[in-house]
Amino acid sequence: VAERTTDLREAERFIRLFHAENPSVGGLHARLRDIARDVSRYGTYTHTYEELEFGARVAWRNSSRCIGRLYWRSLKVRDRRQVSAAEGVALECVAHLREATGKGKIRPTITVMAPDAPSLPGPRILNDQLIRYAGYRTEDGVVGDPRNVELTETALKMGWRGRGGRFDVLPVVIQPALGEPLLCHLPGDAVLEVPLTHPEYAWFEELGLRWHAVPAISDMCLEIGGICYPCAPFNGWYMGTEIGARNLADVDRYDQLRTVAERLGLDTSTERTLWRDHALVELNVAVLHSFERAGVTITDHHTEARRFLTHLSKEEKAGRVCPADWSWIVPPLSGSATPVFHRYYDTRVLSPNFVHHR
Ligand code: HEM
Ligand code: NRG
Repeated sequence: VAERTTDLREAERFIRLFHAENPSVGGLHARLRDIARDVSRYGTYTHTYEELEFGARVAWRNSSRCIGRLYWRSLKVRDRRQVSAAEGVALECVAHLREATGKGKIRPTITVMAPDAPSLPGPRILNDQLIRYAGYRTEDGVVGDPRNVELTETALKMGWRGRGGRFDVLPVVIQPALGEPLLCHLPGDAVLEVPLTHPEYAWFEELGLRWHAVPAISDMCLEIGGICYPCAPFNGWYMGTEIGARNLADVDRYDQLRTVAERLGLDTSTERTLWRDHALVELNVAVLHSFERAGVTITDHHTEARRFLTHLSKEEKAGRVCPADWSWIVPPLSGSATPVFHRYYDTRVLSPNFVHHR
């Protein structure tokens, strides 16, 4: 946030953590002294690359809603802190997607752009993810993703010409600290998509469903040692249920359960046939099958739940607290058939972290 100086105590807490977990770095006291001087002179300080890389990885490690944290050490950190103009942010978003997509072998990646400074805030991305499908309000309801209706209207007002389809990739709307917002059209080769098919039902393809390969959250601030990086898009890969049990299934998203159930020939006249549940499973089978066939990294909720418990015991052995939010960790399909359902978690909030400021 502009006009706010960095909290020196938070800076010290982070620097002590960095040195405690990286004892070979050395020079803790000199670094603390330099930071105290910079904060008093300039109201803020600058992370070294090593501090930034560690801070971003630990922000992932501390993300209590994330089930995918076992690989937190493997996060690739693209240091682009010199980038604050909208054009630069646009180029970096495209480069991030190309590098992270890796022809389907997805690499967990974060691109860190200019931080908020006391004199000048950092740039911001208005889209909640780099890749989002348009939602157009029409007389017969929304065409596309109802979640993105507002963003779609913003883009249209700024001159974007949507084609009115169900899966039109929106431009990225970038708000620089100074000056006008910019629309960034993502080139086709930066957006890998997977058309959905089912291993047994040939008709499934006719539903015309698809999803993008890379989930890249772009509206959360990366907070490290009292410094806020508002423009730091990050990605891992999908867990199938995010697409099959939420994006395509939720009534206020693509709402596909009744369509799938009808094509399956299920009796939808009464809830007692559990047609919704049956359709959910087939939709999720199709998501996992299609991504795998396309050579795109994806995980299933049973495997990921087990991995998460492995992660918890590793963290415990390392003497660390691993906070987790039950309501986000338990998958939206077959929750009780996964081991993460049957226990409680520590709910502390640790730093560094990713936070929603919007
Ligand atoms: C949330 C899986 C990588 C940070 C989630 C959720 C899932 C998930 C299933 C819940 C999403 C929802 O219910 O909408 C994974 C998997 C990854 C991965 C399978 C594969 C590598 C990452 C990475 C980061 C990250 C690389 C950051 C560096 C987060 C955060 C949330 C989250 C901050 C909460 C988002 C919010 O509050 O809206 N993750 N994740 N994850 N993940 Fe991960
Ligand atoms: N549910 C959202 C994505 C949220 C984050 N999920 C991840 N993150 N897998 C959706 O688009 O369905 N990640 O960084 O991999």
